[in-house]
Amino acid sequence: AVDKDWWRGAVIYQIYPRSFQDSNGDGIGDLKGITQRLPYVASLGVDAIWISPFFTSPMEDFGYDVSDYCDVDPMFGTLSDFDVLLDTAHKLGLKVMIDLVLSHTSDKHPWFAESRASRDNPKADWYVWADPKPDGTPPNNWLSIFGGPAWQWDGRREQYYLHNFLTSQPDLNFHNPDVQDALLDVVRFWLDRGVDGFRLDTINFYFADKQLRDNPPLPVEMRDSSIAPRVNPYNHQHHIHSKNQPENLEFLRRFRAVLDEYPAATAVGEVGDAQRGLEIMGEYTAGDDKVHMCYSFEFLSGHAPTADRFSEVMARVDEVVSEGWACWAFSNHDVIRHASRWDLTPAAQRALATLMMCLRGSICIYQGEELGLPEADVAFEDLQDPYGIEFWPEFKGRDGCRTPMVWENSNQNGGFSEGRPWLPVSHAHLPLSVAAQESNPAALLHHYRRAIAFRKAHPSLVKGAHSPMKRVGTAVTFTRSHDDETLFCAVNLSVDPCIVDMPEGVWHQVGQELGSAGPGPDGKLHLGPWQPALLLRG
Ligand code: ISL
Ligand code: CA
Repeated sequence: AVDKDWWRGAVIYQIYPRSFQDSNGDGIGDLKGITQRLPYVASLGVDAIWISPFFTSPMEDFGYDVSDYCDVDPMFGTLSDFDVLLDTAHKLGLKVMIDLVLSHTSDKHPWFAESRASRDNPKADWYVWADPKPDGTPPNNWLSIFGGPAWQWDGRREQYYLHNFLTSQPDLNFHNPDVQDALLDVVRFWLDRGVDGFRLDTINFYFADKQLRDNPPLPVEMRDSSIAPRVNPYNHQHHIHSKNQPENLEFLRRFRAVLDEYPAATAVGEVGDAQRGLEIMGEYTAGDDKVHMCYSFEFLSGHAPTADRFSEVMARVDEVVSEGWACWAFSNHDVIRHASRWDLTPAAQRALATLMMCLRGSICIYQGEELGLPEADVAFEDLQDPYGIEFWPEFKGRDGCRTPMVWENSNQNGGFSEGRPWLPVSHAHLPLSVAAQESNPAALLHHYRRAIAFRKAHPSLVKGAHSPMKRVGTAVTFTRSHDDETLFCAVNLSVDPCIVDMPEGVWHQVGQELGSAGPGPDGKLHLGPWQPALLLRG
């Protein structure tokens, strides 16, 4: 029988296809390369892969600008290469999730070409078009995340079009039911091909206010002072009208109805919202009739991963996501790799991996995270990301987390490519290659495997309930329970030791392979630097 709940508590491995494995020496990773490396991915013990976009694209945003949703970009291969990938993954017991960028298309998409041709063609209303103000300026004050106004002038229609991201990423008009239908056909196309689910890019940006009202300024006390002033204008606006509109819930219900026609399809939505990320996650995942899970940016930001931070975030989750399902990530292709962002020692990386595998929710890990890769230093001359090129040097963009995966340390390109990689392989990464870690029992890679295996061996961790997360000194503590299994988890998130009382009742120590502490002679748990204690009731 199919397990239609497989996604609940699953561990999902994110693959950034340009940088995973190049199979033909052009310096760019591709689908055949991914297929070659799937046995490695399966060896981690994960349940699924999520592949960042590989669809036809002019690659201005490296695939997040799609010009044909139903084909593979020649750079990455062909549809039949995808079929082979899918089949190979399934034989290895891996589910495959693909990344749908429905909020906007590329300006090279035929839909946009048609839409911009005139004001009265059949697709005239497929994008968000608006007249200028009488003085010729954009219709409102909305800003693009990648800099400048969110409006681009089009000389032919003599109107502006909306783009929340690059000017080459026009936003689709979700208020138009034909647009929704066309996108749901895309969803069906891939489900019919056999994919197991989707990661939905910028799920909270699908709809913009029909009346195009101005966004108010963000109240000063809500502003993030760590963001450099020049990158700031966007972050000083409160985006209440340009995204997350109430109509989205109705579209997500339509989307879910399509998924439910298939036996075990799932979806995880990406919610980018600095103020209300968790609330939106709660709204979109409650009720089993919208998306299954969402992830927002709580642990993808600069906030240090302290016991305070974890317990605050989890308390908020208990308030606003209790009827939904979260998905957690510490790294992805948009943010500084967490080893560097949080300046972690190897011991700290191990403790955080252990904690992550004990959390209620599903988990995304990003290629290279299991190797402990630090953010790569990419010189301005080598920069590819338009976001980084725009805001250098205050913000260096996203290339430092997108450099190629390192498989071997025996050659310059780390086994990624025989050609010149599209982004240079980081020399600092070579000693951390997969091959180097496979032969070193103390390496982080083995810890990730053990932590994932520990999760899989305990149903309470995969889908169980949890008690509120408590902060005890520098540690967090909580229990997970499912049927008659109850697990107590304590993790010290500091280099200072920390003492935690034993929970009431009879417990025995588990997780020794993860460095778990047991009770000391005084009956208390003495946690060393970054040490967990894992106990099973009974
Ligand atoms: O809106 C945000 C924060 O308030 C952003 O974090 C936003 O959610 C994020 O940049 C969206 O990223 C995704 O869509 C982009 C693409 O460039 C990214 O790679 C992708 O992950 C546009 O498609
Ligand atoms: Ca290639």
